[in-house]
Amino acid sequence: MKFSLDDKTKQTLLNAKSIVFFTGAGISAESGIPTFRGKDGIWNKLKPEELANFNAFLKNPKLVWEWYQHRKDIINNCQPNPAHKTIAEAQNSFDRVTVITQNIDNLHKRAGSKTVYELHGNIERNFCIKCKKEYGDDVPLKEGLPKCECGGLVRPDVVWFGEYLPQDVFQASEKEAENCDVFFIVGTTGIVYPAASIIYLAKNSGAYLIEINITETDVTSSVDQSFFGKAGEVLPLIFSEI
Ligand code: BJW
Ligand code: ZN
Repeated sequence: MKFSLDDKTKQTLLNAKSIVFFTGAGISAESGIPTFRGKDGIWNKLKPEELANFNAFLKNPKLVWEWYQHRKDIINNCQPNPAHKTIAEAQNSFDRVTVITQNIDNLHKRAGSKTVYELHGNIERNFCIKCKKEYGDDVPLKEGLPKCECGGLVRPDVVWFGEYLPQDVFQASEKEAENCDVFFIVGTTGIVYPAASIIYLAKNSGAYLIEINITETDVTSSVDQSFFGKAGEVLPLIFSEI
């Protein structure tokens, strides 16, 4: 792949103290985890509104659980790719490195990133919709469904449409976006809110925005620098130059 870092981007990165990586499903695509939208997206086959919302879960918990179990199986057999690893390694070169991810796959932490804000939850956690008791993967099954000891249905600890993002995580993410020097946007459409609002907060706070995606997105016209290519190829190339 032909690649070069322009002087402005290079100097900005060399002078940067605090860096944020805002990531989406595309960063895990090269690990073998299907994205949501686009050509190979899981949502070409399954409608999001039928699965990723609370009413759908109440109506058909078995179907929603099948979907999450299927994704869990995929994730458990995947490894962090060079993009996750490059981000984790950046911790050795900058004063402050923060990952703000919309992904629920845990791959940033598995790659070694220490400060990871998970805006949409984590597939490894579950909780009871009745008493809020938290569970890991050890949820007892009753009639084929994960049920709490109180009898309530247990659901994945992820954020579905129409649900609030975890406020402490969101606020901490906003603070990092406001105070960083460089803000990377990696493998996301940038269409899902309020997560995407963090991109514009970083921009309005003066951060230098760098996007990495295989295609143009809603965000492209707002960034300082775009790299069109796979995250697992582009990120290592960028950081090998600085
Ligand atoms: C590569 C690559 C490679 C591929 N290298 N790149 C109208 C306007 C504004 C907002 C709304 C609205 N109508 C409704 C809303 C609100 C709604 C929303 O944003 N909807 C929009 C879609 C229109 N938001 C919500 O409901 C949120 N909550 C909320 O607003 O609360 C307030 C409220 C409360 C009560 C009542 C009413 C309001 C919650 C949003 C939760 C989103 N949840 C999901 C599921 C999480 C759990 C799970 O995983 O199962 O989060 S949806 C899904 O989308 C998931 C993702 O994190 C999120 C973003 O997806 P992402 O990362 O962009 O992935 P893709 O697949 O779409 O794109 C992949 C990208 O990678 C592409 O760009 C590729 O090109 C690229 N790529 N391979 C680099 N190798
Ligand atoms: Zn319970």
